[in-house]
Amino acid sequence: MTYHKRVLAVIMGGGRGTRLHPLTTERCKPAVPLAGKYRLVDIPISNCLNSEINRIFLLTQFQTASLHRHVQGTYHFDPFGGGFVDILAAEQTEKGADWYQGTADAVRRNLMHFRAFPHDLVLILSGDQLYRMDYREIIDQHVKSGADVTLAAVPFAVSKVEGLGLMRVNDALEIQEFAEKPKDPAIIRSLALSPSVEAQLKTPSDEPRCLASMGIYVFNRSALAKALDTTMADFGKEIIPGLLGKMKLSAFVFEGYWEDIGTVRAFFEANLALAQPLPPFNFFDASAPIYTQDRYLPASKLNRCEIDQVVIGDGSIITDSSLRHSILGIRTFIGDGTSLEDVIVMGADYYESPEQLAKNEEIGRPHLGVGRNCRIKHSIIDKNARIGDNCVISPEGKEDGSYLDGNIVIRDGVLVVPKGVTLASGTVF
Ligand code: ADQ
Ligand code: ADP
Repeated sequence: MTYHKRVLAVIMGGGRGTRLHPLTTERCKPAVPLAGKYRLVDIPISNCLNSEINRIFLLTQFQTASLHRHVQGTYHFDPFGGGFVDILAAEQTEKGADWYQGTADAVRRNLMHFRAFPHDLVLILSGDQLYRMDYREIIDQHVKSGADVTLAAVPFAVSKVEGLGLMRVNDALEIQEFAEKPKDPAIIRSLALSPSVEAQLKTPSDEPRCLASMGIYVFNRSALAKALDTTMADFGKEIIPGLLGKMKLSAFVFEGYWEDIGTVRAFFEANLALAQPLPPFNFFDASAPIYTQDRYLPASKLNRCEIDQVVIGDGSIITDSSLRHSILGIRTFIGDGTSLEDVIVMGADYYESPEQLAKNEEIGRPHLGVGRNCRIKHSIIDKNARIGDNCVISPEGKEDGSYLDGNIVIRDGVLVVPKGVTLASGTVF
């Protein structure tokens, strides 16, 4: 099978992204930095490229310059291979500045762009998940089974399926029933795997399990056109349940690590998990690398530090600090005597010149990065933030909300210092 020529990939780059605010206040979801040096969108794009799929559309609500720069600066294709990553933003569609109404609406409004490229299959992917998958496996199963649509699905214990689409399958993995994010425990239990399907799985479980949709779909080209020939806005809520009984829907079971990182809490935890001794997601797997922009930054420099379970991005300088269970992004500066615990510092987009540093001193503005003698816990410091000396910040004992004129936001119990914010020396929060 020639995947390059037969498959188009469509990455859903995010709706309004409100669950990731304030990380998505100024940038679109695909551009959110991940794991010190990547961006969210690098995950599905790398999975595609490692699966011989090189024609990729990225649907997003607004086209920030940063996403463009990142995609353009990272994904170069040889002119004979026909590969591309094309960003299709909502504002560019015929309906003017309208937002896409939902995932299906976003795909429908871009069908005309897909038609221009020969293909038999469309692979629809989410842009906010951390996992490594060889899409050739789901495609092969899809073709072999003769399904019109195949949904990737993860077996999850019934206590962990909140907020996910659930399906009931027969022994041949054909979908018999689909419920989008059911809340009623009786419905969830009724969708639990039968003993014969359970017996087909590689990993054992003490608790009954359901098959949860990963929001990843393989559609036959004609099935997609037919499915979208309606006014339905969403795949999970409407399209998939509406196709039951009309088309052949199958499940592809995925038993690897998979994390949806669409909320601040999930984003925080999935990132910090990478700092564990043996992380659940392996960025070191050379057989299926995750690609990102090559920035030609110098290797990081550390002076007299105490460090445990920390991931450090290139081009950073850290002095006399104590760092625990944290992720530091590219170009991070940390001053003497500072301690960080459970912190994601996204780093900076640029270095300050000697003139800028002198100017900072003159006007009493902190330099980019984290100053001296700070204590920071359980926080995300977005890019280009300036945290002065002697700052103590932690979300402990505080409610979710916006504080200090929006310079500190607590979301899902995680403290966030938004992009470009300055916290004056001596800030205690
Ligand atoms: P959700 O992720 O909650 O559930 P949805 O909000 O439709 O569903 O988002 C799916 C993906 O599309 C996400 O990556 C999202 O960012 C993106 N997206 C949403 N609206 C978009 C828009 N208007 N334009 C572009 N992109 C958009 C889905 C399924 C569930 C399944 C979970 C697994 O509906 O059945 O269990 O994914 O995460
Ligand atoms: P984000 O990660 O928030 O999406 P962007 O990608 O929009 O950020 O910004 C990154 C780019 O902006 C970098 O290429 C960097 O060169 C440039 N940049 C941003 N601010 C400055 C600045 N003050 N001085 C120099 N370059 C800057």
